[in-house]
Amino acid sequence: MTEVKKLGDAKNANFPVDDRNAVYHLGVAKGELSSRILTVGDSERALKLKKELLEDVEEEKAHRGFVIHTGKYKGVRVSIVSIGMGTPMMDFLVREGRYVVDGPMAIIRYGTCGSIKDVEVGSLAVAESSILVRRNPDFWHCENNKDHSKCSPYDISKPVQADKELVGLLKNEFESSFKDRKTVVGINASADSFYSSQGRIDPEFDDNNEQLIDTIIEKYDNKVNTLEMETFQLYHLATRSKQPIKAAAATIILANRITQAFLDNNTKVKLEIEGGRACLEALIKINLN
Ligand code: R1P
Repeated sequence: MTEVKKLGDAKNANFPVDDRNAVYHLGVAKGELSSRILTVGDSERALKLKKELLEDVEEEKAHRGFVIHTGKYKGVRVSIVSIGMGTPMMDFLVREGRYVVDGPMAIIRYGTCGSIKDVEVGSLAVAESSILVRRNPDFWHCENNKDHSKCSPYDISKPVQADKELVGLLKNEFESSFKDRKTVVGINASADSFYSSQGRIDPEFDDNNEQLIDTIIEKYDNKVNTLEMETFQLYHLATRSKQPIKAAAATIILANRITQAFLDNNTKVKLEIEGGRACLEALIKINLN
């Protein structure tokens, strides 16, 4: 992995950049990131996608856990960016990416997730919208924390929408690429942790999350398909960006939280590549004019 040139002294505490205007965390300057971005959590997934699917690859950029592979897919310049895990990493990508790209952008996330529906592992999901599930630490200071209507251990947000056109493209690409697998389309929930805020039971901690999955299911009439950790922040920032950002997300259903099934590694790798290809097809088809 190539480290980017060491960043120079940062100017501007409000939005730090160095003397070549490279942003503080992604470590890239204008021109070093495409306006069409495929983002994944795992750096190994990004590397596989670059090797299998990109041509005319430019110098790899890596800084503070972000790895950027830019190259051409079917002649169109795209960047595949691995960000690690969680909403803060997505926040860095969208804000700093926005700063170094001029004009409209498209961002697709391709991740893995758990499902809380009756869907087989190895199915695919496209998120039309996403909610956010946050642990509320004040709950543990509430006087009457038995009554969850007054003081809840987890806050569940309202949904934010993906870009409809990009969701349509992703849905078509996934349905045609995976004829023998199911693609579910619906609501995603991004959680602020892998464990407690996704309802995983950990006997070592006081998490008060035994009811959480049922609460999520009931609040949205059994329409939440998937649980992961980044999509909400992508959709939220894309819809609040002053310049256009078209955003959508797809995931491999790796785990079923109801049946406890977990997908085998070989199938996962196959789905990473084929799903990555489907995402890139959608990414180059979306109109950014
Ligand atoms: C947790 O294992 C991680 O996997 C999922 C979650 O959102 C979280 O980032 O996505 P990725 O496979 O893209 O990392």
